[in-house]
Amino acid sequence: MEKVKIVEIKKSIFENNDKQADNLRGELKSRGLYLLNLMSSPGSGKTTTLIQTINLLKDKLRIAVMEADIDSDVDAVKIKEATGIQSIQLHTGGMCHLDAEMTRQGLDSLDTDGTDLVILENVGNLVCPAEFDTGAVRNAMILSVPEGDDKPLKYPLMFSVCDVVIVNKTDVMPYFDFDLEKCREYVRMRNPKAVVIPICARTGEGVDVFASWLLNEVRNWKQ
Ligand SMILES: Nc1nc2c(ncn2[C@@H]2O[C@H](COP(=O)(O)OP(=O)(O)OP(=O)(O)O)[C@@H](O)[C@H]2O)c(=O)[nH]1
Ligand SMILES: [Mg+2]
Repeated sequence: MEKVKIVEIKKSIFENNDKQADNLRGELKSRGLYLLNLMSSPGSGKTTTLIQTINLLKDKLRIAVMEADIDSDVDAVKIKEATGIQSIQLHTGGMCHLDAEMTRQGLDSLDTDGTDLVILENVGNLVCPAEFDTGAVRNAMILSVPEGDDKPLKYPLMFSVCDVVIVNKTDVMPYFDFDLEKCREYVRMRNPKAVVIPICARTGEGVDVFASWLLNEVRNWKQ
């Protein structure tokens, strides 16, 4: 038997994604359900950060996770085993992103009764996911130290659509030429409103700052 539910997402037939996304956000608002879209390059630490964040919040909020990948169920299984919360795996049929209709298919496969927060871990990619509004209330992204502090200059769209930029793997800062202040400045150039939160998902350092931001967001959304 599969350890987690695996959902094969069908390619979207809708052409107006922005409208589908706005409709989905409207429905989520009326249900009091908050959806966070988490994006990053492959391996920057999305799943590790989610495990730490969920373990800080799971006594305060009812949380579910949708893990989107081209194949495998490793991330959904990791989340379920490390946190005990509801976690499903979405297969994108080779696509490098989810749009609003594909996100809806994922949500329809979850048991969201009484759920406060659903987190979508998008496909690891710094380009395509930024081009499609998933219908999430907010977008967050992770930039990890080994990727370099210049990424906001090279991948402007991703940084401009995100409300939060988590800088992960601060433990390896001494081994890389990563200037946090420069990075903050580059993020500001793309998106002056974005909140930058340095963390080390491996040890959990700084994750409480992101968890507090998220808790506040969910509480405000439900009012
Ligand atoms: N040194 C260090 N390693 C980390 C940290 N966070 C995550 N890692 C490691 O980075 C690797 C990738 O982490 P994941 O959490 O799987 O990254 P991801 O973004 O979910 O990866 P994909 O889903 O494949 O895109 C793993 O080996 C983690 O243990 C950190 O803060 N410091
Ligand atoms: Mg992952």
